[in-house]
Amino acid sequence: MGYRVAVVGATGEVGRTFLKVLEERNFPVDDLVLFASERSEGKTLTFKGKEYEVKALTKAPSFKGIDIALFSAGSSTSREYAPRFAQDGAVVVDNSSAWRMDPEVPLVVPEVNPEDIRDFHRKRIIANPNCSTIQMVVVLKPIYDYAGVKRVVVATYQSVSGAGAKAIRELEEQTKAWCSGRDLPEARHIPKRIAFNCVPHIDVFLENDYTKEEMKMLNETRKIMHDENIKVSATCVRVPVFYGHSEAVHLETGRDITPEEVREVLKEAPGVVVVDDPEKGLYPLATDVEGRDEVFVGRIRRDLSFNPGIAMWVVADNIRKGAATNAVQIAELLIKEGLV
Ligand code: 25A
Ligand code: L14
Repeated sequence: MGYRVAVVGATGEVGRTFLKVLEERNFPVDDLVLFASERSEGKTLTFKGKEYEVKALTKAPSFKGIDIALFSAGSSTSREYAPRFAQDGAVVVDNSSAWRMDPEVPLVVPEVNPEDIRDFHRKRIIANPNCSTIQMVVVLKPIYDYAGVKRVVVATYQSVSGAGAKAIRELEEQTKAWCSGRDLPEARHIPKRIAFNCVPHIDVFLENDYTKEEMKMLNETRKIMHDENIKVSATCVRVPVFYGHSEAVHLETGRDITPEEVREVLKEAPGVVVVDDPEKGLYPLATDVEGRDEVFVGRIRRDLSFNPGIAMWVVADNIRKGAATNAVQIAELLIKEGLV
């Protein structure tokens, strides 16, 4: 038996990837309904060789009959429409930041806290964490279970695809202008020029002078790991990369643990691939992980400032494991647990 699946924000970067991932994993789709804004009404997208027309979300009279709704159309759309899908009987897996910190909404990374999924009944919404948080906790959890983790200092190198399809085009256009000696078009979707630059500003600035993206890495990590004492200090930086987020992660562990032990623990961990052979010049790169569903880790070494501590380099495809793949894994878990 299959399910009636809706994709909201289907024409976006994450939306299109939802379709690819559902197809690749042979998700039991009986029927597919695609929604986006009115701008995209009437466009078609292909799933398993068949064309589906995109509907305007605002014009849908009801959402009855949908079993699972995968959302990636921004926070304001999720805030307004996720409860309506839920009321009409669907379970919503939401990719925006709108519901993540709601105590009635589970925030799930299947490799880390699959058991939390059971607690979705009150709102019938399950939140997909922030992309940078997902890839970090997939690597953190096995180390946490083995040796404890007290503190994390992380700097991210985030690709433009995190800011959506428009930001991808912005990097392309600025780069082309620079290469042909023209004046660069003004920055619109990333706060400053991104071509040949690094911009330490993702999402909005908050009162403590951290950005909201940086505070997500603290608050979401605590919720996913069920540990309000874990400390996380992040600097989130946009870099001129199209796909794939990279992170320099420095941990203070609960007890002494050698880099060799960390490699052994991570080699056994679900969803993790260790690429770590400095002598051969092997470490994960954003350009190598594009299109992959796992989280890649390398440069594993002792941290020289935390004692005991470990430093490492963590890379994943932000549109796949950071968004679409994680959400589809949540939907698979719902089925496996008999919750839909
Ligand atoms: O509001 P936020 O939370 O700040 O989010 C802002 C943006 O960040 C992206 C996403 O952009 C979002 O709009 N984003 C959010 N969370 C993300 C995450 N976890 C994330 N990116 C990565 N990881 P996006 O452009 O990728 O996706 C936008 C999708 O949302 C639809 N949408 C917007 N407002 C809507 C709505 N749907 C329903 N109701 C609304 N009110 C949006 O639909 C899109 O599907 P659209 O019709 O506006 O589509 C935009 C046009 O863009 C073109 N296009 C998109 N991707 C590609 C593309 N063309 C070519 N190649 C592509 N890869 C389409 O042609 C479409 O017409
Ligand atoms: O999911 O990179 O909270 O601009 C919103 C900002 C995803 C990344 C989220 C970005 C993020 C996005």
